[in-house]
Amino acid sequence: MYTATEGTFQIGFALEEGTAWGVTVLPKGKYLANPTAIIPESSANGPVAPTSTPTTQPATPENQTENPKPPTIGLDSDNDGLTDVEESLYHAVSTKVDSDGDGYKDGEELIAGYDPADKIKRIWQATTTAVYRNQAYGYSFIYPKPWVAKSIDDGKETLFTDSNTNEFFDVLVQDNPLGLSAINWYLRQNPNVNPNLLTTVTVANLPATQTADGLVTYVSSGSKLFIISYNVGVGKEANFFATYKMLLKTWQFSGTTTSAPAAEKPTPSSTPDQTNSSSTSES
Ligand SMILES: [Ca+2]
Ligand SMILES: [Ca+2]
Repeated sequence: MYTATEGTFQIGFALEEGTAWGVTVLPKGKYLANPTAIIPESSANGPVAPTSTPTTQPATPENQTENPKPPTIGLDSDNDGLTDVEESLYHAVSTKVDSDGDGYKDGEELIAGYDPADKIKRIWQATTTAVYRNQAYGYSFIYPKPWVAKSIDDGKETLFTDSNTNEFFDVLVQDNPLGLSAINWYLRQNPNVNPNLLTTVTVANLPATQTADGLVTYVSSGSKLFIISYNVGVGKEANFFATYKMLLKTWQFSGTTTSAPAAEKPTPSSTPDQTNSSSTSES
C-alpha cells in the first residue's frame, strides 16, 4: 500500500518475523511507515513509535551511490597474486609464480590456505605464520607471525599490525542481540547504503557481508557480530590483500570445527577463489 499527500508519504508493509528499525524492535505484524515513524497498522491512529534518527534518514536511497573502490595493490613483480612484500613475508620468491613448484600459483595457494613456499604444508603449518585465538569471543585465525597483535577492551577489539608498512587488520566484536544476519545487521547500522554495493563471501561456512572495496567483512555468529577490517592507510598501496583473504579463509569459531583439514591442494583454477567459499573444516 502506498499513499501520498503533500510533503509526505506513507508505506505499508508486513513482517513475517521480528526485526529492528534503529532502536525500535518490531515484532511480527503489519506496519505503516512515514518519514518520521513506524507504527503498527492496528494502531494507525494511536501513539507513534519514533524511529532512531528520523531527521537524518532520507526518504529515498537513490542518492546513495557510493561505491568504494579497492585500493591500489602493492608491487607484484611476478604477477602471481602475492605482492613482493607478501612474497618476503611467506618466504616465497618474488620472481617465481609458483615458488614451491607444485603447480599452483603463490597467491592462489595463500588465499586457499596453503603455504606458497612448501609443496605440502597448509598455511597454519608454515613457520611464517601464527594462530591467533580469542578465548573471550571464541574465534581464531592465522596471521603473519612477524605482525604485532594487540588486544584492547578485554579482547573485544584486536589489532594486527605490520610494523614496516603500518598496515593493519582490525577485528572488532559488536553485540547482535537479535541475532541478525550479517547483511541485515550491516544495513541496520548503515541504512543509507545501497545493498547492491555489498558482496557476500563465506567465512567459517557462514555467509558474510563485505564492502565493495573488499576491505571490511561482517560475520554474524550467535549474539555477536564480528567486523574484520583491513586498514591500508589513506593514499597508500595495499600490500596484504591476499593475506586478508587468507585470514578470512582460516577464520574459525570455537566449536564449529574440529581438527585441521587434510592437506589436499586447492582445485586448479586460473582465477583464485575470491569468495573463500570452500570449507576449511572438511577432512
Ligand atoms: Ca608476486
Ligand atoms: Ca605453488
